[in-house]
Amino acid sequence: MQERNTFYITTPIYYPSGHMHIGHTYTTVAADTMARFKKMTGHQVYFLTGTDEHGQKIERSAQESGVAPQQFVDEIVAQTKQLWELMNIKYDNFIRTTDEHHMKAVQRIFQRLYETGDIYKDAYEGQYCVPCEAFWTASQMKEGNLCPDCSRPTELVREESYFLRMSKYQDWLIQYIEEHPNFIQPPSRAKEMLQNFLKPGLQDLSISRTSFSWGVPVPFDPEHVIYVWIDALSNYITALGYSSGEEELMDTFWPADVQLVGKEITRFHTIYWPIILKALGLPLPKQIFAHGWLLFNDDKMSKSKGNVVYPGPVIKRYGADALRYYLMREMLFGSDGNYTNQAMMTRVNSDLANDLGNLLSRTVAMIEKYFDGVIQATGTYEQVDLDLITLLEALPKKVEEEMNALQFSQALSEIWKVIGASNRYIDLTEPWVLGRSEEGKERLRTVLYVLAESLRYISILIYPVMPSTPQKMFSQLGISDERLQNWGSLDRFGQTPAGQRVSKGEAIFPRIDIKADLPGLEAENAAEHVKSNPAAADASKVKKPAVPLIAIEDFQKIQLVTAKVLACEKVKKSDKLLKFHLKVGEEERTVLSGIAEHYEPEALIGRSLVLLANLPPRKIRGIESEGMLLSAASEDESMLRLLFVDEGIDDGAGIA
Ligand code: ME8
Repeated sequence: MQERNTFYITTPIYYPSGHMHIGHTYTTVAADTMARFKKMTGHQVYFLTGTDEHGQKIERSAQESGVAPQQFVDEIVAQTKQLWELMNIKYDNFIRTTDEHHMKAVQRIFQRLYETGDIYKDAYEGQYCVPCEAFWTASQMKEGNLCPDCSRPTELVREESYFLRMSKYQDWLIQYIEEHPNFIQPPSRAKEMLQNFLKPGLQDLSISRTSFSWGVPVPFDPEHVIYVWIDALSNYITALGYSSGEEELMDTFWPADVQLVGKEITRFHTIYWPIILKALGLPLPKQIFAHGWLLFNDDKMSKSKGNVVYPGPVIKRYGADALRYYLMREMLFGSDGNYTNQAMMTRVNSDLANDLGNLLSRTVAMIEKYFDGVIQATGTYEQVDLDLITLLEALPKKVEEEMNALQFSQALSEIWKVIGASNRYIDLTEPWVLGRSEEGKERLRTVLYVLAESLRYISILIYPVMPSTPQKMFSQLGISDERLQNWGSLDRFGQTPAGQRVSKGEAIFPRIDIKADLPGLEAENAAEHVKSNPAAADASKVKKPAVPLIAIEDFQKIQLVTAKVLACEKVKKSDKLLKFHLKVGEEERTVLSGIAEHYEPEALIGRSLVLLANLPPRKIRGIESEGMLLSAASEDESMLRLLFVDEGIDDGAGIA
């Protein structure tokens, strides 16, 4: 059978109840990476993402913000689209469940399932969690009728409802999952679905509500709105024009090849969704891939918990490619992993600034130094060359296999092994020694050619994950011919033509000063959090990102002392820094502090301040700073105030 050449990939449609955070970014980057990879390898790709805009949670968030639900979601959708643009996400369609064509199609789907008898009307009573939009049974809830997912109180809801006849499809679905081991990935989740939900028996599912109105009305019973999961799940086919009369996209792209979801919505996508499709007489997606969570201090990040990291500040400082790389590299797709900005910065420094960045800059610099920037024709290859060439020629296939299994981290790991081998190749061939003699220079032509061609391979292979970096690399390597920039040109080593001129550019990933950058980045994230929650227009209502509790022993590690200002002056060529000369008991210290915009230096002489005294000394602008002066910042960081100690306490006194 000929392999189908189309590729349809989807992300969940996200709730626009607050701005998208790094968790949503994770799924969307994975989908974009996959879409780019498939396009690059010759597939006709359709990549769908969007927003899930109906339901009580959004209705309430809008009420809290004092705006109409439509206006509320419009604003967040606009921000979301901007964010995806910043992240270099190239979707083919962004569906909103408030799109008229979607709402009409959902009504047609509902009508049809009612006519086939798959939907019926009954009454329902149960404990309902509004933020999670889920009903829970007594045995599922925590003590005190608390939601088992978010631990908030559930509400008793009794209402008439339409139901989807799930029980009818139970045996069919069990058999389908058992016969299609690739359908639910990773396989552990298939087991979980079978054991926890399907084998114990499916309950019919309540799929309409009368308790709120922000949703798609049931076409023949407008008191009821269609409950979010039918409305939401249908997006994957309404986006292709299902039931609209114009079904070209549907014919081309359905069934989807891969539907990406976070693991918490596996049940909806592997039980409800297949049953809806089966009832409609449509084939099932080939694969639902339920990936793991990005955790924050081992807890799931979520908008409603407020413990989230936002991508904006990271992109602004280090670019989308650095963040995309980190997200795809750090965690195995399918497993959970902690996200910290510090770990991200560390990896960017080691993998991107050092391994990749240095390989490029060293290679280009050497071609400039030894051959006036012109790539030379090769001589005979030696074993050391052939070893690297063999690795390079085997690489595209390995990457393709890992990518097709959505193992992004493994694919990158394969690429980085070859980057490592290329750096080692420099150590082994010692170009700086070769450059000293005429004979050595002959050999050096080949060495530098191999390195340039290796970098061309690497540039092409990293493209799906880091779409902006290859062009920067090609431009330094002087590769302007598009035929040398595509997947097809990886079929054979040695296609870079001799005579091509390289030109050194800026570092593609400048080294991050982690210590200096981290506090600023965290502060920007906190500010983003306040901005990102329109539902909590009153900033005081916003929960600050959770800070872990510490033991008293941790606090005792911190040496806080009083320090008297002997002298204070502005640091030359800096708007922000003041240089303090401090007396701390027997000792005198120099400390820099970024508060020049908030104080006149003379006014501080003689005052007593709070010094964090046991930080390692750090050089700032060539001056060694021995500690940190404490200050308080206003909510928006626009004002800083030093902490002064009242009179009567000597300098060098301990603070606890
Ligand atoms: O569930 N780690 O929307 P949602 C990894 N509207 N991925 C995360 C994440 C984290 N900490 N947080 C969010 C909904 N995600 C429904 C979906 S689909 C028909 C309806 C990602 O805004 C992950 O993909 O709560 C997760 O499944 C999704 O965002 C949940 O987004």
